Amino acid sequence: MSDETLSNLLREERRFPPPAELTAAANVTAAAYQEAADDGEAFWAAQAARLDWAEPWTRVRDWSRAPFARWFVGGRLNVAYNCLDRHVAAGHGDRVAFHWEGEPGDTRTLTYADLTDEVCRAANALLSLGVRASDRVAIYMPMIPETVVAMLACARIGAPHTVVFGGFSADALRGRILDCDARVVVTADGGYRKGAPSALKPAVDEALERCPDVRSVLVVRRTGQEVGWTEGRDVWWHDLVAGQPAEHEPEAFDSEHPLYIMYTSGTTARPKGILHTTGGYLTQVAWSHWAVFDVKPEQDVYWTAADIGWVTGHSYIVYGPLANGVTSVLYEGTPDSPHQGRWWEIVQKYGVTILYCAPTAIRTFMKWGDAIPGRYDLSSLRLLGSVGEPINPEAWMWYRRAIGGDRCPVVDTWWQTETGAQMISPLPGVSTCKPGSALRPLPGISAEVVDDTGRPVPNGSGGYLVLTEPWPAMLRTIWGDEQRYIDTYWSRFPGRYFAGDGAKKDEDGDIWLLGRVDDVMNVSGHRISTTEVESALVSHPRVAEAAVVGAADATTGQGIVAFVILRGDNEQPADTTSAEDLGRELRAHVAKEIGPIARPRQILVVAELPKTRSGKIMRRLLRDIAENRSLGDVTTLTDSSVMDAIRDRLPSGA
Ligand code: 6R9
Repeated sequence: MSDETLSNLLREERRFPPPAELTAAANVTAAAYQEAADDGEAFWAAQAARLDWAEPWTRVRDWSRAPFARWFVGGRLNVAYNCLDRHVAAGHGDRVAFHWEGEPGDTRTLTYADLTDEVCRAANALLSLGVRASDRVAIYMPMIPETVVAMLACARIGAPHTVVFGGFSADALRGRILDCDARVVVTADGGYRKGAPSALKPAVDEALERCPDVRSVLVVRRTGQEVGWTEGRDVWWHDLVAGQPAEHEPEAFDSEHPLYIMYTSGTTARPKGILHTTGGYLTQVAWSHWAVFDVKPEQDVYWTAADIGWVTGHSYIVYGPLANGVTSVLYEGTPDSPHQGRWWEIVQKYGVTILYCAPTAIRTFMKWGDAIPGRYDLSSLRLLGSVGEPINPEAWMWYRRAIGGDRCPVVDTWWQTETGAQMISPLPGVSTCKPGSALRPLPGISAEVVDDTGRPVPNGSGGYLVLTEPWPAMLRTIWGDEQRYIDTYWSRFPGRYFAGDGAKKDEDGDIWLLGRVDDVMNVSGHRISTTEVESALVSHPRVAEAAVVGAADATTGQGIVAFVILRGDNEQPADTTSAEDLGRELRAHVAKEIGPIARPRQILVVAELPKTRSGKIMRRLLRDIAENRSLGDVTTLTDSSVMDAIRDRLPSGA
């Protein structure tokens, strides 16, 4: 990205220092940055020591076969033991691990002791199905406690899991099962979504028509809906698991033993199976959860409002919070079932103190209006987090004010499936936050923004985000494809990890993420990030959410096409004239905020945008629409009807 990149985001001047009470009691102080800078290996060794190791490591990190890293070499540990048994042994068996809230309003409370028993039973059940250490298990589930149980049962016996988001299609599921050669699938009849049971088992049956090696399917009964049944292959969870003993001796695995594979879609090619291993992953996930959310296991009620099928769910619903012995909320459903205040009702009911979610959710709540959260008591909240996309300054401000009562710090955490854990983020007791900036690499992490030739850019300029040192939770490879691992991440800037994101450093050297580099548009030779134009649109009082794409344009190379969702439910423009007026107003607004070069060619008002499981807008599909093409691969879309709805709204001929 060149210096001519427009600098709208860097004009943001609001500042929010950490609240004094938080700083006074913070888990991590400013000294951590210096300690880590002085001796990175000693820093990470100290964090690894927060876990229980069956055998100590002999070496903190081994980078001699770069880019293939090993961390805590020779150490042995069991992840499930660290997430469960050790808390029970320390006398915290009665502490709630999860307040689970089903979408229809049914609830379950699982203490650490309950969860330990369940996981032991499930581990014994998997063993009875012939699963052994290193065998892969696919998990295709709704957001219910058994999903967590299944993951930890796999971890306990050393069988890497691959969780496939329940919203993905049979095709997507089949592709993943085949790629990692899973022989056992854990699923459910269905789950509740948007007020109705939504089936999962039929997609498994369809996927398995062409997965001849899958021998067992373990099925949780959640909704009670009718399911097809293959005798000899399908087993009910309640038949098999309930009858197992609640004792299981955990085996310690090598620090580099595979823990899980998480598939992440690239822009075009087949999904990449990101491999995470045991010791380094758990160390960094546990430490970052403790540092960035400042969790106090005795007091906090922590809630990552995200799907377990996204890496955020793996690291910050399951492994991080449980490794830290924290009480969490787990919610099955959608934010508007049965009403648009559901999340706030949950915060009030359980006294949630820390909330972590995605900008897409925040912008949706903005669209629904302040009155809805205003009806609930949100005073228990003390810290808010954001993840998944650049958070527009206006959405950040709204989150802080309407949800955080102007008192809670907002930590914007940048990381990826590949990084395994948070990498760039404020520390709530230390950092002065800037709306829209993830600020700096966490202690122990080294990042840089570089230009095309790999040279660090000066403050005030933009470029590509790279990570310059290996980190404990880093992916170890792409499953079954070492060459692709090297090519994708380590070849663009040799010796450094290429994240695929554009970023800027402001005058203080703080980092502002600009979205994927493939989301950079080129308009008449000017490189403009979609994030900047989207943020300008969202700063207009009528706009709740915006997605911007560059569509081929005969004169300018690319033209900016913006899809916008308006704030408030009944605010769609009534007729064509008002739609035209609004379009004109928004185009002028962007021109004023950023510059005339960024004025969108076209503004389309829509009701919903196509999103992935993590709430990332699938700009590729919008580009197809903007350029009048038939739609490409939609297997990772959460709701494919959204695309039809957008088409229906388009002015004829668009
Ligand atoms: C955790 C997660 C990774 C991509 C990443 C970037 C975007 C995530 C962000 C952010 C700006 C943040 N991203 N967090 N961009 N600010 N705080 O989202 O993993 O699904 O693999 O996506 O998400 O583009 O490269 P994953």
